[in-house]
Amino acid sequence: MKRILVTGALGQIGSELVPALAARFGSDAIVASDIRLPPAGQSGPLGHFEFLDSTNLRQIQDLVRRYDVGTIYHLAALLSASAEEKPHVAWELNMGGLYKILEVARAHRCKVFFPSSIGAFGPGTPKERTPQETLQRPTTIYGVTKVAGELLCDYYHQRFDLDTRGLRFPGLISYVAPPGGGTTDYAVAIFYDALRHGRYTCFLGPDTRLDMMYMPDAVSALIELMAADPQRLVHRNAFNVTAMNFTPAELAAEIRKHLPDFRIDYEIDPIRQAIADSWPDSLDDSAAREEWGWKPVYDLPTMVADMLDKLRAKLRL
Ligand code: AKB
Repeated sequence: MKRILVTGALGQIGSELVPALAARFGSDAIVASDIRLPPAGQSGPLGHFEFLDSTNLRQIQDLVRRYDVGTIYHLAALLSASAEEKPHVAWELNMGGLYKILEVARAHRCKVFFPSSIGAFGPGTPKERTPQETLQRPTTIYGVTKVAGELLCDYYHQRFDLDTRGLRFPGLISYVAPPGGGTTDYAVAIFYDALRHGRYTCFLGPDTRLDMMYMPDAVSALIELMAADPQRLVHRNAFNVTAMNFTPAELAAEIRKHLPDFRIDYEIDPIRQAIADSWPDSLDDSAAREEWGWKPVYDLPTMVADMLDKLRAKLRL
């Protein structure tokens, strides 16, 4: 069986995708790669681990050849807030990396997964139940790389018959690995501070509404999309997917049901607030539901209860 290469494997998504893929296909089938090294003593579900700078064509080529890779989950990228701080690096990594992955995939006939985002939309996009196909004029460099990435993946599919597939993820919430440099990171940090200190200072305003998803659903979406019957896929790059929708004030109210003394205050970061304000309030994910059966399991109450349980255990509280 051909192997599966995951780039950015030590990041927020990769940290949970790799064990899920290993559980499904066996550890030997997975090549986890990152530009960082795994934490000392890491073993088991990570399967093979390789250093990979995903802007380096030779390194990608070498791994794909050496491990006989048939599918690439290309997760290595800068998130929105970090990208805005370093636009040149974001372009180089998010676009340059994707282009090289696609080139190697073209030569070796690999399937490619590309993670797009709600960041692929902009202020001119309809804000409520944003359609699958609509205006995409993002005002962030992150968004520019996501739209261009979607188009490039579609181009490789149409021009070279490459099996490329992608998801427009909302904010992702997880307890395994912290996110880094995203605008939706508040929805993870709030849990750590609620459990450790009983209070949280949020960098987005109380009424900033965004779509979100719990990581177990995100991992299922990734695996299910890549397993979907290609005949049923009308769209490819990239599908709107969502699971829940809330503001910081609503998330705090849900946490308060478990921790009644929890308090939230707000110190707005104008850069991240502007990014969030340029994104949709909610997505219409009916194309994903119809074309490959997307159906999330977690909503706001079940996600909050599970996050608090899992984090209490992780932090030994
Ligand atoms: C970010 O906040 O940058 C990401 C995203 C929504 O793409 N979580």
